[in-house]
Amino acid sequence: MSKINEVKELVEAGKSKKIGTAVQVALDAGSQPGDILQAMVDSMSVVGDKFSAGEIFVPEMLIAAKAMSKGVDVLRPLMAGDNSSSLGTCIIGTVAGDLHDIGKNLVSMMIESAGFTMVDLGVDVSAEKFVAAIKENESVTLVACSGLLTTTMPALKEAVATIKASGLTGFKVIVGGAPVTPEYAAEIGADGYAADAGSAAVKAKELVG
Ligand code: B1M
Repeated sequence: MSKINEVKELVEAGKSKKIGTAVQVALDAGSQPGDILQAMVDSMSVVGDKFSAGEIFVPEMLIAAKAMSKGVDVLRPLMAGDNSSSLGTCIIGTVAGDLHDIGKNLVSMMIESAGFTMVDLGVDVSAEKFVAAIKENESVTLVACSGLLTTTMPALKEAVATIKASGLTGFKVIVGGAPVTPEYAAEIGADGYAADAGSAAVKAKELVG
């Protein structure tokens, strides 16, 4: 089995203790960090499909997520770009009622590598908490809201509406997450949308630059 496939299988099986070493072995064998990351993202899709099919349940999804996070920890220093230029501060969080953070963490990592200073509010972030963070931090140029559940899309809408109604200025709002479409992002008044972590970084630069 190729080293990268081993990483894939360990994520699917939720083997947190073994994943760090497996990622390092894949790197040492010449795999690119981006390819290893994509393999882990693919694993999470498999996990999601198994959940949909009733083959696994929430605990299994959770341990797979933990394994992926451990794998990402090994890749993080290698994915960070040249952030010597400062594009300001980006406030990021997963919206209220939503506990998914892997995608948000990847988006955060990529936006940081594009030259932003990140303030990560974590998961289950209320609209008011986003606004408070914009007030508390200096040079906020971007607010990034992630939502992974169809049931939390209204929370995404509320976050954007509350941020826009706050009267605070000087920043753009970008939204994304699996159920979010460019049409929905436009409909709720977001300034930008991105489908994945890489394009979120590109869009972030475009919005602020
Ligand atoms: Co849940 N979950 N989950 N889950 N989970 C999904 C999302 C689901 C699709 C699984 C399925 O049914 N196939 C489904 C949602 C269905 C829907 O709404 N349409 C689902 C469900 C139903 C649930 C629960 C309701 C299950 C239950 O309790 N019965 C529950 C909800 C809890 C809550 O949030 N309130 C729940 C819980 C969980 C766990 C806690 C167990 C765990 C999350 C752990 C964690 O994140 N720390 C979990 C997991 C792991 C998943 C799956 C399997 C994997 C998610 C993931 O990390 N993907 C997921 C199935 C799937 O995604 N196929 C699933 C990998 C990640 C890299 O991709 O997060 O999509 P993603 O992020 C991408 C893009 O979306 C985008 O870029 C990222 C990187 O490229 N992106 C942005 C994300 N945010 C962005 C922001 C941007 C721009 C782009 O700009 C700001």
